[in-house]
Formats: sequence, C-alpha cells, structure tokens
Amino acid sequence: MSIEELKSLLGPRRISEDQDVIRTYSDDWTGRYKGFASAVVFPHSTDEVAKILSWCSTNHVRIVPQGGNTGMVGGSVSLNGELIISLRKMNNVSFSSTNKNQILTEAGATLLEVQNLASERGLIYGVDFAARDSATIGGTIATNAGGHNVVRYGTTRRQIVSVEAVTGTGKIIGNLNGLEKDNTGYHLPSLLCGSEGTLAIVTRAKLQLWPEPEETTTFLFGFNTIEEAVNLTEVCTTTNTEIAACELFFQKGVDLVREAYDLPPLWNNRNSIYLLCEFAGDSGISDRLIDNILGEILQTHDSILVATTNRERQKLWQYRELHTVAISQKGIPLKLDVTIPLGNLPYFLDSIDTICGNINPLSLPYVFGHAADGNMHLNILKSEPNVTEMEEEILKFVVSLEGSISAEHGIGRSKAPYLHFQRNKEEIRLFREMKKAFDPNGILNPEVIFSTCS
Ligand code: FAD
Ligand code: 2HG
Ligand code: ZN
Repeated sequence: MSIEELKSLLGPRRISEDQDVIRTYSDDWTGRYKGFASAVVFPHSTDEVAKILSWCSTNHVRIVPQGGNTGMVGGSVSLNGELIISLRKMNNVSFSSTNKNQILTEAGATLLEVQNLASERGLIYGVDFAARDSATIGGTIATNAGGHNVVRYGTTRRQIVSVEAVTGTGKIIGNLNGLEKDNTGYHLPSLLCGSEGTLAIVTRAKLQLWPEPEETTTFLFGFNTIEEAVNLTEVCTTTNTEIAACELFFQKGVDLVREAYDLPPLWNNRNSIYLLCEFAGDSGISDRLIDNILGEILQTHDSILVATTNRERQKLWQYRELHTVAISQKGIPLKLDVTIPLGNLPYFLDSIDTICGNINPLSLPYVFGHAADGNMHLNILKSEPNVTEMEEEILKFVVSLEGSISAEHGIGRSKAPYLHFQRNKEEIRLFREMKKAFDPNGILNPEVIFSTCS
C-alpha cells in the first residue's frame, strides 16, 4: 500500500504530506493532544470521500475525520499516524429546494455560515455556541453538539432531518429527502448524530430551521447562593415557554475573563454566582415576564442587568462565552462535561472544591455551564499529577448522582476509559457490533469511544 496510489485515484492536489500543513491539523484545540498524521486528505465531494474510504478499507489504513478541530475530547486528532480526512473543503450551503425552512449543507460548512444563511430568510438554526465560526456542521452532528439553546430547540440531533454519509467500506448511505416523518426502519440521522466519526463520515445534511423570534431579552442575575440560582433555573424552565438559554457561572471565572479581556466589573457589589437567562418570543417579553412568576424577582432583586439590543446582549454573553479561552490561556485544564439532574445540582456544585482540594490542594477548579440542562463544564487547572484520580473520582460522583459523564462533547479519546461507568457490558458489546457492521476493518477513528478496558 502506498499513499501514491490514493493520490492517483484522487489527483495530487487532494492530499498533503507537507509537514507545515499537517502541523496545522495536528494538535487538538485544548492543547492536550499533540498529533502526528501521515497526511491530510481534502475531499471535495461525497464521491471522493467514498473513494478514499473504499481505498483505506481495502488497504487497512486508519483514518480520523476532522471538521473544525474544536472538539474538547481529543476525537479529531491523529495520534498514531492515521490519515486525517478534513471535510473543510466541502462547505457549500444553500436553502433546500423542497422545504423553505430547511438548509442543505455539506459537512465542512461552519455553524456561523449556516446561521448567516438562515437569517437571510428571517429564520434561525437552533444550535449556537462560542466556537460558531470554526466548528463545522459535520463535527456538530458527529458530537451531537448542544450549546446555549438546547432548552428551547434541543441538541443537534433534533435539527438533523436527513443525513448522507459514507461508511467504513466506502459505501454511501442515507438520503436528503428532508422528510420529518420517515419511519422506514432505523433512523440514520439519529444514529449517526453523536457517533463521533466511528461509524461513518457525514458528508451532507438537511437541517431544520425555526422562525426568528421578534424579540430577545437577556437578564443577568447575581446571587449569593447556588440554591437561589438553581431555583430560578427551575422556575424559568418549568413555567416559561419563552426561555431560550439559562447559563450559570461563578465569580472566579468572571475574574479570569475580566483579566484576560480587560472587561469592566458587572456591578459594584461582588455577587459570586451568575445566572444569565435569555427569553425569546413575540415583542413585549419584559411586560409578560413582569406579569408572570418572574415579576417579583425582577422588581425586587438588586443585582440584575437587562439587555435587549444585540450589542447589549453580546456584552453580557462575553462574560460567559469567553470562559473557555480565558482558562486555556492559564494552562491546559482537566476538562469534564457532565450532566447532573437539577435536583442534585446544588449538592454537586457545593462538593467540587472539596473533592478537588482533597486530591490536590493546589488545583484550581472553574465551573460554568448550561444550567437549564444541568450541563456543567468543569475546567480544573493545576490538576497534575493527579489528573486521572481526580477525573475518576468526579465521574464516579456524577454517576452516583444519576448524572451523565458526557453531556455534549462526546466520549472521544479522553473519556473512553470511563464509558463503562455509564454503559453496561451488553450495551458496549452492542456498540462494538454496530461499529463492526458500519466499519468491519475498524479504520474509522479506532481509538474513539472504545478503549481496551471498556
Ligand atoms: P472536530 O473537532 O473536527 O471533530 C469532533 C469529532 O467529530 C471527532 O471525533 C471527529 O472525528 C468527528 N467528526 C468531525 N467531522 C466529522 C464528519 N464530517 N463525519 C464524521 N465525524 C466527524 N460543544 C458543544 O456541544 N456545546 C458548546 O457550547 C461548545 N462550546 C464550545 C466553545 C469553544 C470556545 C470551543 C473551542 C468548543 C466548544 N464546543 C462546544 C466543542 C466543539 O466545538 C464541538 O464539539 C463541535 O461540535 C466540534 O465541531 P468540529 O467541526 O470542530 O469537530
Ligand atoms: C461551553 O459551553 C463549551 O462554553 C466549552 O461547551 C466548555 O471549555 C469547556 O469546557
Ligand atoms: Zn457547553
């Protein structure tokens, strides 16, 4: 087997063995994984992806699919010389010709490109998060990405109406019929969503769009106790149909963001717990909120900021969205992405500093996340040399609270050793059988999701 053979199949311009090019696709976003791929392949069409995978399967060449390389669990990098298949050149986006409220997109288009096209028709795409300008649709499907608006629109899985993909033997599967109702056997969009590039390479998809709300209003509340913040989250998510986001963060994180970006303080008194609640709907949101169950807190609480214009809203959101970058400027954190049922969230949050401190008194845990979904991100700086012990202890704690060890980032490489915390032996056996059916030679992301101990 020689890469020259693949070059002659695709033409030389689709493959780069240039070390400078390879390097830019090598390390993961977090800096934890330093990759070394043998080459990077840039298909321009589904047929080319099929040719590549058919050749790789025949020749037992292992590959890693890559989109924007913004993943948080080490799934998009080649650590053992695998070929990287970058989907970035496949980035066409257009409105569906059959459904006015759907977009037909290639896998390499970014979230922002899809959002921008949708807004041309007064529509929105239901998935949004800070890496919007580089995360690709293929990557968001592969990870079943969540983000800020899951409470309103659901995760990526709910936005994918149809999908086209190429299996590990180079066979093209799926369709792009755009039918919401299509119960013809197993539902491939659901199955491939969250499969992290282990079953097939996603090449194109049809995405559902939603009407753009007339008005969006954002409130930032400051609290002294976690219970108050979680109570308000519960009130918002159980009584208000206009809730679009509910994000939790803490003073420590805000201090880091302010330091990194030279931002002003949010208010003069130092509240330590922040809840950003966003409501979207017909005009007159504030009046409706005053009239309903939030009326009392809106009129009596002393730490609230309100934003109605896009500019004002972005000013509030930056204190939340810039956490990831601000933390990574201080070092490579241990990253955990977990879901905790809201009823157990105060206990979980109250326990984190103690758990980390008992294992390593020098560790610095930062917590923030999507409160409405109980999805918390733990970024623990200075966790070395106790990374594994800390990770295990916290993930076991999560399971004991009936949570999930991976909320929205996936299992990737970093959580593969812990899959069995959450999934029983029979489930993992079935997962492996499914992988074999899609990818009999095990060439697609061989180290992702499954580890030798699970
Ligand atoms: P990559 O990182 O390139 O790949 C991710 C995984 O998908 C890998 O396993 C890869 O092999 C596989 N893959 C990629 N493309 C394909 C394809 N076409 N077919 C099959 N498999 C493929 N995530 C959230 O869910 N919510 C957030 O709020 C959020 N916020 C973020 C904020 C920042 C600042 C950053 C840096 C990241 C954030 N993420 C978030 C994580 C990340 O952006 C998402 O996981 C995203 O879905 C990854 O997309 P990508 O194109 O970068 O995929
Ligand atoms: C977010 O919600 C992302 O900001 C990133 O999912 C989380 O940095 C992280 O751990
Ligand atoms: Zn997140």
